[in-house]
Amino acid sequence: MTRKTCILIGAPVDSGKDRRGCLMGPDAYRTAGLSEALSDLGHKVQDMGNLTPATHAPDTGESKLVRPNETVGWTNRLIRVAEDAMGRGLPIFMGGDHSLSLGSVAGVANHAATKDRPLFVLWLDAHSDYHTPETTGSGNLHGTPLGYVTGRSGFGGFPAITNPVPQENICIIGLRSVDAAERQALQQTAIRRHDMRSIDETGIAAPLAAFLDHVAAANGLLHVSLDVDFLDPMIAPAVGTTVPGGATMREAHLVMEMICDSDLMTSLDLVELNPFLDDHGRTAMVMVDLAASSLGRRVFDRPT
Ligand code: EXY
Ligand code: MN
Ligand code: MN
Ligand code: MN
Repeated sequence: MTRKTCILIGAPVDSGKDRRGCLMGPDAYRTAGLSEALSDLGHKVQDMGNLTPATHAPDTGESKLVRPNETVGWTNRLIRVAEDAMGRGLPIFMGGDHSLSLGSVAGVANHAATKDRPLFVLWLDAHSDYHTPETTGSGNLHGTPLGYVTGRSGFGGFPAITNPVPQENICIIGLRSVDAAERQALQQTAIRRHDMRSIDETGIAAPLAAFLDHVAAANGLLHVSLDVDFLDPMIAPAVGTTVPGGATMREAHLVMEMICDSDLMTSLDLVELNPFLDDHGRTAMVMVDLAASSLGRRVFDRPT
């Protein structure tokens, strides 16, 4: 694992859904010791503090979408911040809900294009987040980031996607709650999709190893987007969209340690933590442990 300059970016985005609380996420990660965990591993850590959204029109409540204008404001801000941070180190976006990834991934994709390198995205999530504002039933934009960054239509009012992430460069692991409209759309794509049933049958290492090999062969950048609800709610209860039957701590640890071994990760989202739903910071500590595992924390080094 090469030493990194980890850039902690507080993105207290709460506009991607109705339930409030993710705005407390960044400070929960700080309280859970994310910075210290990374510096203990030898990395340089810069904390940019908490962002605010770019100027946006107030939300009137008339749209079928929940707080779209605020999410547009966040997306504009996060695209710029991600482009800048990628040029300085390894950005870690401390969410905030998954609508922050409309901006983080789009900005990382713009940076990748300037380096003429392909961007790959590993989406660790119970959900595919592949809706558009036209297909969503809930109106919650945290269910749309992969729809947006792959260039699906229907995102009027949002910044135009100048560097869409190619479908074949995306791998989703942990699926167990996909809406009908998403399923119909996803089945027409080259997005790699691994639901919990396939993980139970084949294990989590094989599909992940194949995807990481693909990234390495293409000399790609790798953005990892870790949603709290990828994990089983028994170990990570502090999220508003829990789905039973999630990844165990051991499966999640294996994923993050394999990512570390690959040394391919160039940016990371930690999303959907709602400290208001947590129990003595338990979920925040789990997410910090997993982030540290992707950046070098382990019991013993693997024989090379
Ligand atoms: N697919 C459902 C919806 O669109 O409302 C649930 C989305 C949950 C999204 C969370 C961030 O992963
Ligand atoms: Mn998600
Ligand atoms: Mn989710
Ligand atoms: Mn208590």
